[in-house]
Amino acid sequence: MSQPTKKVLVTAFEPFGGSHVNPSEQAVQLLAGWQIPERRIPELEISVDLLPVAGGAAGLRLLERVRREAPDAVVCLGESATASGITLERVAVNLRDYRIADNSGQQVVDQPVVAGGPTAYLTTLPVREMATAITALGIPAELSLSAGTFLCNEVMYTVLHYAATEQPSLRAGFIHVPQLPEQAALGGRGRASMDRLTTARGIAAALTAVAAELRNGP
Ligand code: PCA
Repeated sequence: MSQPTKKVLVTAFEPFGGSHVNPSEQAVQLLAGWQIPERRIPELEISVDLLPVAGGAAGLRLLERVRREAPDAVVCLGESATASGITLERVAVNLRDYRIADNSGQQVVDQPVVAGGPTAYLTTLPVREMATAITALGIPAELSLSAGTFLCNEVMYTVLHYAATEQPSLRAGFIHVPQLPEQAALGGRGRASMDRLTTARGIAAALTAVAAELRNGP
């Protein structure tokens, strides 16, 4: 008997901080284009979106899409210059404290994501199983306790707050991906990197674990 289809929304970010590329955008393009075998998860309908690196606007766009599509899970992706593997975020904090200006030129300091909201939310994605699925392909993955205080944390907190207050069945979380080799090459010695195909395969493997959770979930 075939499984009922579940919907997953996967988002990436546009380039930021003076870079012309964002590895999350490239990974999502590969996922959307069916170029990788690991993406063939029959019971999962995957849709993708690209978010602006702009405070407030990124979360608004994401929630508008979530309200319209009513996915079962949201997996947001972004770039981290310090990630050495695919990094599954466990915690989103209610803090915006940008270390650089966003793409609209604003640099927010010491502000909450949601005024009066809880201090933090834990991811509702099965991050341990996702990490296991990624490493089973021979691709490095790790769990992380902080998505930072820039746009990646902001959208993670925003979607988890939406889920907590409006759609408790929604699973959501964030994955940081390493820079592309061409970005790391500019960053100097000791910078980790991952090519876009490897990153996309790792994300597809992570989505397999999300699909299993949705299948077996409450
Ligand atoms: N990474 C940034 C924002 C956009 C992105 O891809 C972050 O880690 O917050």
